[in-house]
Amino acid sequence: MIQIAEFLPCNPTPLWQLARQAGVDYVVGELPFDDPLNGTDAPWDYLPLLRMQQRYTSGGFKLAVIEARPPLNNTKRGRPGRDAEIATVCTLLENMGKLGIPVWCYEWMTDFNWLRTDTSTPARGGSMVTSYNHALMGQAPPTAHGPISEAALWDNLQYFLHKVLPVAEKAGVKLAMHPDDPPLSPIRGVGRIMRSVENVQRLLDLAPSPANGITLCQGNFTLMTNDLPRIIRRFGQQGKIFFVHFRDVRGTPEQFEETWHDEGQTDMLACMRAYRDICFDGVLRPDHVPTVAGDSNDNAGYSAFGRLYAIGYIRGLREAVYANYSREEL
Ligand SMILES: [Mn+2]
Repeated sequence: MIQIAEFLPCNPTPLWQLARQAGVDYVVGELPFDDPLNGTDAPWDYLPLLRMQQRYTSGGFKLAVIEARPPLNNTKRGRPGRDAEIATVCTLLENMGKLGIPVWCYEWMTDFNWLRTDTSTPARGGSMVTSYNHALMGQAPPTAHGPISEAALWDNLQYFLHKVLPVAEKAGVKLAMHPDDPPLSPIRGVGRIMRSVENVQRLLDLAPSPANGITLCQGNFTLMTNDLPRIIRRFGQQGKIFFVHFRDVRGTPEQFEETWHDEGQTDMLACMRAYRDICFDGVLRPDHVPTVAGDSNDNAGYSAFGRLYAIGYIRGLREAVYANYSREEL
């Protein structure tokens, strides 16, 4: 059965308590970059990861996913230094395996990660969401590293997977590729390949392995299709959905805004039914939420009170869809 998780910093904050109080049992973790005891260890080494896992456990959570990456830009660009970067990923995967952390969420966005042109777009009742308008990007300069083609990104991804997947398989850890956000290419001269259903299928076909799969981030996938539940079934029937980001948007890849979970363009109830029907048994997290009255927009998309609403909404959907399950199982 699907389980609900929250993305929480790797040291305790009041948000940890809010998540527990809202009924969240699983955590999506970061990497322990700021552990004062790291010494000469890196955040992907065994002891820093162990201590992070222990902190989450003490907070009442089971660590289900790590959604943070060692530096990988040389790897994505195919530059010297990539083999050292890939070695850090292998170390991370081996240690996750030892600690029983089953999923690593990564992505193939080069130079910059998720991108918005506005982080305070007015939404329901004066709340704020993030938005993207490609028309505003016409004057945006290329990135410092210069253009890179989609063909090069595919080649470099194949090189990476060839090295990493055998290690992941041996460790018992699954790689869950997050789509590009927004799903457009190029942006600022940088090609973006994880931007269509066909390309995501190409990723899966590129390296057949039980460890090669995806993060079904609904906010991106719903911009690639007009029938997201069908896409969930398509990838789910292949056994390739390892992790879910449950959120919604309104618009097109070129111009969209994020929305409250209950007012976007996607049939969220039908999506939840699709996860049930494919027997998805991993975790889902709310992903981005609106910033609501009384909360800070400093970390747009991740405000605390907005998350509470999202968790409640998701728990309600889950209870409706998994009606044959007992409350204890939920
Ligand atoms: Mn996402």
